[in-house]
Amino acid sequence: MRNLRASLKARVGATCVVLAASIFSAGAAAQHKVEMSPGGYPVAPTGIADNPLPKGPFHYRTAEGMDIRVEVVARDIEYPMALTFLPDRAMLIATRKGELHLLEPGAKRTRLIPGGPDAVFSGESGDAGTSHGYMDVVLHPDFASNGLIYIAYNKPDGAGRHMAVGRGHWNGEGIENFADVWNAPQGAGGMTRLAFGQDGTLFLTTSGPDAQNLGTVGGKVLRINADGSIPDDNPFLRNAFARKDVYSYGHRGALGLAIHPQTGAVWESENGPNGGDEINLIKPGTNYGWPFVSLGRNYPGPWQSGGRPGHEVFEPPVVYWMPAIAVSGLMFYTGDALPKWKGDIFVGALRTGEIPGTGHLERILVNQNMEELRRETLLYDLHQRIRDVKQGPDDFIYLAVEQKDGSILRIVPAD
Ligand SMILES: [Ca+2]
Repeated sequence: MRNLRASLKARVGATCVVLAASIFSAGAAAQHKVEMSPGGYPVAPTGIADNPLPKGPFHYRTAEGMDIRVEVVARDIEYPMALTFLPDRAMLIATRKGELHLLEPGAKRTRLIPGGPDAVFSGESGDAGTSHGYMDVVLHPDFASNGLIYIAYNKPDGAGRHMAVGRGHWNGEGIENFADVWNAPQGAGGMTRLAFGQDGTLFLTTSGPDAQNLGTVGGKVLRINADGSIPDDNPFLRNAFARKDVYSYGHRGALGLAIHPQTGAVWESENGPNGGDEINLIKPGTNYGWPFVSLGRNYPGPWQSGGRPGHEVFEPPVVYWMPAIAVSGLMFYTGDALPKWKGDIFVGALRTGEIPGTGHLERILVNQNMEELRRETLLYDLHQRIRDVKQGPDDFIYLAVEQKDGSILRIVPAD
């Protein structure tokens, strides 16, 4: 017995040594020193980046038992950021170079549309601290009668640039009489999306610092009237320190904004750092917590909010990602062409887990209370940055692939 005990003790001891050694080596591995940029960001590997999009079409089986075909509708569009449809089913595409393209139904190539504002962009898309020329394009809800097209863009202002929103009249060939309705202070604004609410007011998102400061534009969802004036029921009209266009605050940077087609509610998709990407249901006057709380890690490794979820006094996200997928364009699918996906949330992804070349599309099935039930990763093998997602007038799903050799994809049912 004594010998058995001694032998057991020796074995347990040896196991502990092995365990300690493996824990030590895991600890050592976790302390990998990776190359850091001058701005303090880990330099990402590019081993699977820059994959040219194959000719297509691409066939997929999907989780809900619905087979789909993904077609390349148009190519040779440098960095498309946003797309929308005119009543005649032609597609308008805004690019980070500050160009507006038109794609006629059935056409294989786009043509440039004159009359949009001068815009500036900087850096390589996907790197930290870049800015984009045109960021969104939307139609006025009464476009059929007033022909108004809205563009969100970065406007050159002598010393630098700032975010601006303007509108012009569509004359069938181009835009006329473009004029701004909203301007950020110099240098401010970041990335933005636009969406008209069901009451005709215009929502816009901003990124940048000062998300908790009601007196600045950074990190907010803003709400203005179509002519740029302030709606008389905005939530902070009686706050002396607040900008009157603030609708909600505590956001890091929303690259997606959508009005729910049935409820009219405002939803946004928001980028965390590495992790902490969110989809939020936007309520007036509400604080969404950035930078105090985030479910993600900051780029060099530590938790953004000290590891504490801590949303007790802040509005929590409805959906979140850890690690980040760099959530972008946001859409609720309401069509009949892809029946298994009716009611689902779709969101574009630019990069998964901080690795370039891992953009894709995500589908989230929610119940009637908008609570998440299932989540599916789509088109991951194409390795493309999906910047915008829109339901077409034909009920198919259209995607803006934001690459230098950018393209428009269309998801249809498989034959
Ligand atoms: Ca949040």
